[in-house]
Amino acid sequence: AQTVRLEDYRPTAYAIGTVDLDIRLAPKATRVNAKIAFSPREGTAPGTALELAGDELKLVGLTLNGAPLSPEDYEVGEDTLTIKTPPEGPFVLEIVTEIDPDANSKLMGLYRSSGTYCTQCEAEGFRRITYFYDRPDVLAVYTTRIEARKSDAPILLANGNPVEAGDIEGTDRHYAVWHDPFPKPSYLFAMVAGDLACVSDTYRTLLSGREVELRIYVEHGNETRCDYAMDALKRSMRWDEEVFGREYDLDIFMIVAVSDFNMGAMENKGLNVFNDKYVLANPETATDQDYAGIEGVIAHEYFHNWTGDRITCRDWFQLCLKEGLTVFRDQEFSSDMRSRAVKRIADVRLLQSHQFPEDGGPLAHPVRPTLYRQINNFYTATVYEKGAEIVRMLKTLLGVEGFRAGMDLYFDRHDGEAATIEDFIKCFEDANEADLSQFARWYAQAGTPALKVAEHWDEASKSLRIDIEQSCQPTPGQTTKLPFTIPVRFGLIGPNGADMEWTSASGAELRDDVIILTDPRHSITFEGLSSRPVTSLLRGFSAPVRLADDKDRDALVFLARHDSDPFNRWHAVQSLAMQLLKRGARTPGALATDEIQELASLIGEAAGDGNFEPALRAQLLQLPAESDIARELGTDVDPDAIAAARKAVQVAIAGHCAESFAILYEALADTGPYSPDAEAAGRRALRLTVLEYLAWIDGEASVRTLGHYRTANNMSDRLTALRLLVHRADAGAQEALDDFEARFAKDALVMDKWLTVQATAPFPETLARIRTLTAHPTFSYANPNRIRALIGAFAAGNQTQFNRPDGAGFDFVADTVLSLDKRNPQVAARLLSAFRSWRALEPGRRALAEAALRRVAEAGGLSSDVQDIATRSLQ
Ligand code: HT7
Ligand code: ZN
Repeated sequence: AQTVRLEDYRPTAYAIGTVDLDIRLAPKATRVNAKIAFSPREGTAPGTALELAGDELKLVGLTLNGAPLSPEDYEVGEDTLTIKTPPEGPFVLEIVTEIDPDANSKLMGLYRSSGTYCTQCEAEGFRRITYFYDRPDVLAVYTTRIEARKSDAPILLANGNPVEAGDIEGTDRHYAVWHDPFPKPSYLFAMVAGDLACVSDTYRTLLSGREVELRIYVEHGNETRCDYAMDALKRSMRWDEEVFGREYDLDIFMIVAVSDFNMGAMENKGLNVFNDKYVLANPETATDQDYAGIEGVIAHEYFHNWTGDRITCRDWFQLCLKEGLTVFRDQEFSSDMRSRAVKRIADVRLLQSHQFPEDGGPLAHPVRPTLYRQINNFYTATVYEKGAEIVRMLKTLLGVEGFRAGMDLYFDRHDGEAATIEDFIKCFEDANEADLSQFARWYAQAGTPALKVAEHWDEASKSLRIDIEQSCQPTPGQTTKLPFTIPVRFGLIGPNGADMEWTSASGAELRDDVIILTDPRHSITFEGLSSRPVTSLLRGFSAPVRLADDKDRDALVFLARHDSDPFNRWHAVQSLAMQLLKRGARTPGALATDEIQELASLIGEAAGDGNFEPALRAQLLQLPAESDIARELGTDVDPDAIAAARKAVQVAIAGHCAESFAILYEALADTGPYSPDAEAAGRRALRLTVLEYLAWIDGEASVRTLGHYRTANNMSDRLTALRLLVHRADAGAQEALDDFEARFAKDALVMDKWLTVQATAPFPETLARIRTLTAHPTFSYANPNRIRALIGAFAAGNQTQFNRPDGAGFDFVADTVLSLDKRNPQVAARLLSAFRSWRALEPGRRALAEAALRRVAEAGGLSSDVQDIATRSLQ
């Protein structure tokens, strides 16, 4: 594939007014008739060639203004259709293509999932349906007619509002026509046809009182598993009206759940298509995490209606314009629905575990990249999660009202347009009379900035000077960086644990409790303090940076006990644990008992602290993950040493807190009926975290864990107990695995959990087990969820076994990538990105990982997706 560069952006020669699609469905030969109304854009020279994109299409017919085109008037390339000399003025091109949905294993374009026809057009899938200007800046009004055999596909859906439907006389076929009045780019086109069950409801908008029909389509038998998704949808619709003033705009909003889907879900206008994992839930099958995921993804896709659909992206370099902003919006929604503090911790954990390694490795790229070879590889944690952090910082800098004013202006000014990051930033500048040119560097410069902090207390003048130096490591293609604008929310905590006042501050701009860093170095002096405070910096993780403030243990313990900011309390406990774990991983046996005891005491206190909600206590109790420790070590990583150190600390904490944890475990037992709400989920999370500690000291045959499994009345309890039994090779492990399989054998989504538990078991036998499981009836290389559950979970979630010292883990994943690439390049490329931190490994493993990567890179005949990741990973 060719390199695409932001600087080369040019509008198309022609605009499209309307698109009339007539899709006649058949499993192996679907006919698509596309009638497209073109008109030259201003400045287009008469006769300028029209070049459309296509991919794996069979061209069956071509007419221009109703007359067939002769072969010398057009040219069909491998992935283009060129009309050499279109007429002057507007014209209608009618293209007939034939496609094979059954053979579409890439799951891009029009394909069949368990017999249901569905589409996935983002980013470049529409060109697999017809020849088109398949780019986000060409907006058109679509009318879609779908025709199919009634018995195969009684349900026929497309974007917009329904217009007409009926039978085709004398045949077993029927049709439906849908019209979407809102101009949209081709990537938001969708159609679905199949034999689906429908769950419906209504929503009355708050702003103008319009009634909107809501429908969720699922496979027959799954109707009872849609309640939570429907409720989340209604709450999302209300929230967007209340918080952003955004009302839904069509008469109907539909969600279709399919079982074969490359990503989580897709925001097609009025017809969202979802991976069924993010729709289906009931207490027996879904964990609390699944419920939270469903709520978040339903909201995310719904919020795209305004941030993505009504205002879309000019080009794919602007992907963060819709994705970063929409992730921010869904994070805010979940914070309002659940605990804000707990949600913030979860979001930062995700950022640090997924985005920080990306930003620190060979795949680092700016939130708005400037070049790509395969756009599918840029649906990354950087674009999504760091993109959301940038929007969050905007809000921190401008305040609640300034942020809302900027958003309102953005919606007013750009509704119906394909916009850029510059357009977005300009709205905030104009609404706030602010200069955000330095702030905009967050979009352009890759890498995680580091803040080095040193504090100087002057007892005589009772003043505190905080020196803060910012830096950012080089990233591919960017050797030097300019300083960022960094909002640092902070507090100064006095000896009594309360935030202190000061009389004056100098050295940087301060807005309320936020220091705004703009220079490479700032010395900020606070005068008029009554005594030396303990600083609490980066409260709420106010910027996506690494903070090196070298706090000593006493200061961290103090913050863990007293900080009024719950995020920084959590962070203080994590920092204490991380210091210990890093030392333990580097030098086995170097763990000092008094330090572990200190950490254990803190954790024990947090567990029983009734001032905090249980969900927050559960977070405070959790040690950094093995991958977090590896990231913090940065070089010469030995995953076995990390796992051993982490286990030693866990066991020590469990021993220290055994009595209180056992009491807490009993006290938190749920007696009432199951509820997925945040309160109940928080209690379960705390109880399960405590159970995890207790399982270490209960010995090999943990009666408590097995009992927990046997008596579970919901999936959170059942799955955690199963994982604990299997990951400790407990005597009850096989019983639980067999029981789980017997209960859920027919439910592939639930069996994914069973696969993941086994794939992430930290034992040398795991790899052989995974090979065996690839032949299990539940597994299929054709289904992305199955691949992610078994092989993706192994590569991303099993630190010791993927990184086996003999390289067998690397080889297995490399082999899988090579064979999967022929079937589904997008999923294969994502799997390969598990190698992204290979350079941080100790020399033996590093050489083996590099060899596996090279084998992939040099294999020949690769897709552009896998070739791109392999090449960049090695750079
Ligand atoms: N906007 C959606 C992205 C997406 C996607 C991209 C490439 C290939 C398949 C895909 N399925 C969905 C999802 C979202 O962020 O909302
Ligand atoms: Zn999105």
